[in-house]
Amino acid sequence: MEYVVAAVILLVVLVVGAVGLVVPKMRRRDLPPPPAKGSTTTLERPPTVPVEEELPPLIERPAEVVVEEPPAPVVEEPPALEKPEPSAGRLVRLRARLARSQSALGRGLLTVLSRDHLEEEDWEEIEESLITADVGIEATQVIVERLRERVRILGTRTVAGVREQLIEELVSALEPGMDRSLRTAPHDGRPAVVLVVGVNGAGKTTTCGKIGRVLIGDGGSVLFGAADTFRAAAADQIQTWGERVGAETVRGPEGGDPASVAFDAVKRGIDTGVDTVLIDTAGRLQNKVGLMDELGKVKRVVEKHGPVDETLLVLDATTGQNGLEQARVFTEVVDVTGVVLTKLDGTAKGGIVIAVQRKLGIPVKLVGLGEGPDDLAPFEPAAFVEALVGSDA
Ligand SMILES: Nc1nc2c(ncn2[C@@H]2O[C@H](COP(=O)(O)OP(=O)(O)O)[C@@H](O)[C@H]2O)c(=O)[nH]1
Ligand SMILES: [Mg+2]
Repeated sequence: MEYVVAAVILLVVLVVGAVGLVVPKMRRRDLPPPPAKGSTTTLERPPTVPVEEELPPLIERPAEVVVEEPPAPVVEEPPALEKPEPSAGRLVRLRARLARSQSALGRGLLTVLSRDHLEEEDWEEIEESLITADVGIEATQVIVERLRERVRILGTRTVAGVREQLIEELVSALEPGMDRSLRTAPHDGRPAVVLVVGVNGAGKTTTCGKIGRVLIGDGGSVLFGAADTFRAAAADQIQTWGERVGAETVRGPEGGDPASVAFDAVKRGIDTGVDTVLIDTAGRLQNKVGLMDELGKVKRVVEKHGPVDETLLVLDATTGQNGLEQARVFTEVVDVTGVVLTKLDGTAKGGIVIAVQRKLGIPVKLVGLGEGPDDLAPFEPAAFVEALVGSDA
């Protein structure tokens, strides 16, 4: 027994001794690496530094990812191209957007027209409604005069009858016979060239993008020329529109020559065989001479490739009669073949369409009815007037 106890004690002593020897060694083994500075810095960093570095990202990343991811797929994943809506029937689909004009013009007129017998002051009220809707004084006088005459001659007595005749007068004031087709089809082995002009903020770039979508939606191919070199953001803006539908954008350096960008865009369009080249321009209207020089040059330089097929003047409907004066300057500089009236949504001044056409003698070909990518419609006088006056009592 004593022998066994002695053996156990000896064993314990040995174990304790061994532990006493080994543990310090292990500790020492942990310590030595630092002295060998050159190699350990690299060896030791992986376990410690990454852990420290990884911690903050875990907290920061969500914020960065949330902010940066949404724009990225739009710009960097062109395979998921958007399919624009067909252009046909858009005006009818978007007519609710004219609600404000409708309530200003339509309801006012209906109140007057619902009176049994139209007195002198009723006619004045009709005139006022039209002028308030920006139809313009001249056009209003002509329209009301003709309407009074018809009502008198035809002996129209019902509200529906007078309303019908007013609609006919408004439609005829819009000269429904005018050619409103867009010349965007390629010809003579070249793409059609469309120049988009107008003052700053009128909606040129947006309209370029929307037209591109319409053409692509209808099966064509498009190239954008970012000839607004005044701000880099302008080129980014049109390029983003292009990337969404798979259209190439030709751009130049910020502050570069707009005419040379336009020239290069048409050249590229010819080389790649697209159907239509849409050229977005700058609208700095600081003075008429500067604008003449710049726009005139863009047009001349582009025409070295062949004639410009369509020059669209973009006008903001909310600027009303004032916008018309600026518009005239453009018509003097370039041969405007069509007007695009933007921002007709949210204005009570839908009658401006009549004033624009009458003053400029140029057909309104397209109307912008919102900021959405497909909120642009071919202009149809009859559908527009119906929407303006409101089809139901
Ligand atoms: N509500 C509305 N806004 C529009 C319409 N067309 C353009 N805009 C807006 O008008 C602003 C200026 O448009 P932009 O195309 O940059 O004008 P630009 O300076 O002539 O190129 C932008 O905020 C557009 O979203 C439209 O038809 N309706
Ligand atoms: Mg622009």
